[in-house]
Amino acid sequence: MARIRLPLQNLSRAFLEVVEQSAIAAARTMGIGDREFSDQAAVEVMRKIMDSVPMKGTIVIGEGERDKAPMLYIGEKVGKHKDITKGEQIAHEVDIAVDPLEGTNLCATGAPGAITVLASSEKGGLLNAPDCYMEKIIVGPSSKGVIDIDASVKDNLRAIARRLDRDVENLVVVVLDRPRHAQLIQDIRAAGARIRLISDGDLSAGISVALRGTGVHAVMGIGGAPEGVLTAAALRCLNGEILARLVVKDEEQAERMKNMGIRDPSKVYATTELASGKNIIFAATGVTDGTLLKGVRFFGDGTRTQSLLMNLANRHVRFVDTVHLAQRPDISVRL
Ligand code: VTB
Repeated sequence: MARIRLPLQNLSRAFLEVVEQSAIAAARTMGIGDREFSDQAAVEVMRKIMDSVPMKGTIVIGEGERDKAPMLYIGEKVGKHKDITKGEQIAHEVDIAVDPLEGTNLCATGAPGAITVLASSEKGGLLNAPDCYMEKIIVGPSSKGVIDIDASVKDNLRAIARRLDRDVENLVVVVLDRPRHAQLIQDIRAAGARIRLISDGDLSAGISVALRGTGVHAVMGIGGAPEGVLTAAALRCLNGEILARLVVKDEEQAERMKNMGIRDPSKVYATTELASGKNIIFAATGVTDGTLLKGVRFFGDGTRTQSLLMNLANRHVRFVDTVHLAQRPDISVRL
């Protein structure tokens, strides 16, 4: 029986299409004030396009548990070759993590920073994190190796500042604006750093800290665990670092973690433990304008999207500006 072999670049290109199309669908719902509707728009298109991708994929991070999410649930098989049996095993058996619309509220209110996200790796290369909270500290390449999740905020900020050759006063730390972060915010202020409070979107913030010129230098605090794994996948491609620890809310979550094979819930995860894969591909498209990516622009004759497409194996970081033209022969493209 013939084995189907495809170059990995094909997957990158296909994933780009997945995040672009889901961003366009979500952006159409911008500002209508219904976060679930926006999310659903992104999920449906992401699921549909994903099924045209030549792969046998398994969702390891998605919209939730099988019984709670109708689409893109954990364990769902996706891709054009999802039904292929073992005998005709294909080259691209991949694990997939998605956040079809990171920042559903942002999209629903037209606020900056909503993105669509997909990461993939060879089997087993992305942590199957439960849908719980995660304590995180995220830095860019220059501060790799100097942070410690158990050190004081002040010590971490001093170490980051030293590596960035500046005073703590010149650092900007991104923190999710939540009551649970009152003490953290106080500690950052006491240390002298500046703060950017965000209402949602610690994933795009985490990617931003690994890119020079974005003006943000660290992300600290508690956000979603799935977002933490996706952040790690991006940081592998950008040489950044995340240290993280799952936050166990109650007995039910503790039980769930045990069932997922997490033996020590207090373990500190490094970037390479959250996203251990060798063949990581990361794709994200802006939905609303943000620090990281421009949002989708509808210009009548077509649509323009901006995406980040990264491939760990070939060390490519691509910023992709795509013009999706309407089907008319007389349309011009602006530079
Ligand atoms: C973060 C953020 C997400 O959830 O992970 C956050 O990145 C954490 O959850 O965009 P709470 O909202 O419960 O604090 C989001 O804000 C939404 O999923």
